[in-house]
Amino acid sequence: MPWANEELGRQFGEIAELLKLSGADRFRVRAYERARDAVNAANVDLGALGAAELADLPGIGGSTAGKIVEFQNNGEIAMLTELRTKVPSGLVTLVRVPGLGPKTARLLYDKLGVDSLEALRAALDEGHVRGLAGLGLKTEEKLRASLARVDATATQRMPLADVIGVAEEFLARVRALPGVRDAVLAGSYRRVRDTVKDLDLLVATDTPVQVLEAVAGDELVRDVLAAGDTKLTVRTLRELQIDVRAVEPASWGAALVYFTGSKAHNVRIRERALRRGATLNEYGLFSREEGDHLAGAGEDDIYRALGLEWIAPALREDRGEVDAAANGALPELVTLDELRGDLHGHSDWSGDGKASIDEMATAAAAAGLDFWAVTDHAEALAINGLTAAQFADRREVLARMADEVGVVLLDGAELNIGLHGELDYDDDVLALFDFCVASVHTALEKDADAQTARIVRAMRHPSVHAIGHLTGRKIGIRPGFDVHLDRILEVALETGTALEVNASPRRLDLSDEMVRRAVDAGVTLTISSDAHTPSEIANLRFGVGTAQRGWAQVSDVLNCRDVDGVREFVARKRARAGSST
Ligand code: DGT
Ligand code: CA
Ligand code: CA
Ligand code: ZN
Repeated sequence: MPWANEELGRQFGEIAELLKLSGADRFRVRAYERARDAVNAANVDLGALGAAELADLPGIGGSTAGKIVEFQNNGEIAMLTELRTKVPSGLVTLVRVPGLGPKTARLLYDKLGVDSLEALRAALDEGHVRGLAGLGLKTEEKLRASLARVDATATQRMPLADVIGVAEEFLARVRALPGVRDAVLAGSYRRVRDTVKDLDLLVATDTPVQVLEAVAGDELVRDVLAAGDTKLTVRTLRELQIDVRAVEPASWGAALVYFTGSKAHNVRIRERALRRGATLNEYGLFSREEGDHLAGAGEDDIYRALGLEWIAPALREDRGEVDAAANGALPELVTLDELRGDLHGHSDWSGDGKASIDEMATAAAAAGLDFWAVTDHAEALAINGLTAAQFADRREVLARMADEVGVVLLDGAELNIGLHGELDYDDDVLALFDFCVASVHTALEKDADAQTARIVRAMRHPSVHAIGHLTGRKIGIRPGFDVHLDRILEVALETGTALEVNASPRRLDLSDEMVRRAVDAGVTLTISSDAHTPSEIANLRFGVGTAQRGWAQVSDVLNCRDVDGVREFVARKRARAGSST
């Protein structure tokens, strides 16, 4: 998605949220939600169109077009700037608590002066909440449970999903500047962490002063926080801080290693250098006695000079990778190129899919994939799931399309795991699908025992081939629910069910640490985009990064097999389930 569209979608969405909090009527809120949806669905760069062209686009009227022009001129819609000053920040904090809507937040704020998570906790403890109009003991219990699940750190670190657009746009602009030989986003972004504190942009150049001056002058930059001859710290429009460093080409590799980190990894390899009579810093690897420059231009030279194999950035967390690299025991990490298909994606057959099967399949083929599973939502998802009859119709369409698209289409579904592990359709209907993902979409507030039990039961079903987004987290929005992961891994192994690494940067679920445990347990993974638009298929790279952070190898990942391998996996599960009942 063009960077401006993504940012506009976010700004219209934020306007709708803030309007809700300020008690605006729902028609007004809905208008901005529609503007958000129209912007997200637009397939042209909204940053580049004039008001008249904008107003011709579907779903965008004159008033929305005017706001887009404001954004083009000032980087922010004026109404948003104003709302931000009017709506108390305490209210914004409150609605981050899962299950606490704008109405209740307003009530708590107005009647009890609750304006922070601590204040909410105190009000609950002192029994003030249950006294409020319409709020009973049950609400109080629910809020207390939700409050315990709020990730207090989520507000300080930015979700990867919120920075990708600006990060990639900024990088592209810097790469295009005269005098820039290379530019890379290092730091936690390169290691594909699911949140970042800031971005660290390295620029290889012989003319640092001119290049940094040009970077500071870019229109994405809001404030220059610090500027020197080789360093620059700026803040961009999304309050995102970027540390920029100009590096001489001879030190490029050393700087890449240093600023990619992590800090713990750096400490580990510097110790290794010291033991070998050398010093490692951001300028290179030097022998301590003669001061000779041993390596520095390339990352792999540095690792080689330290007696190590090159270590992929996603592994650089001091979780055993340095010893493994010294012993030739690094995992054969899964890579994007190794993915042959995508086993979770949506079409416009269910309400939330934004593109036709044909458009999605074409995008999958363009991404180099051999197969694509159309896993539209199943019927228990009341808002947009397909009935069994609709799936039967879709099956005929898929059969007719089989020779026309560039990928093998798998007839799939995303089933809903009910409160007790029940699934949407009868067994004979479920048996017709090529591939089913089953996911929890409801009752996210249940405890680990309940969640584990329902997921385990779903895994025991012969037609459940993978569990989608295991914990339901949405990074920066809500934490995942707890599960007993050991139990889930045990049953996944026993039943031959795969666990998904959902590649949507908002989810990344399994998380890296859960991937590591799954890999250690020998459980098969899928890396799936969960794409609702053609462009979201490209999110697979974030799933690959997360899987790499969990040390996943090609052999661990189901969609690194060819389509026959996937069909075999499905058949084996069906056979196994049949023999055990
Ligand atoms: P974050 O918190 O998401 O920004 O994570 P990083 O890893 O991007 O951390 P950041 O931005 O503070 O620093 C970028 C890299 O610079 C870090 O991964 C390693 C390196 N670095 C920063 N401070 C130190 C330090 O005190 N010692 C060493 N050895 N390396 C450092
Ligand atoms: Ca950073
Ligand atoms: Ca930094
Ligand atoms: Zn999905």
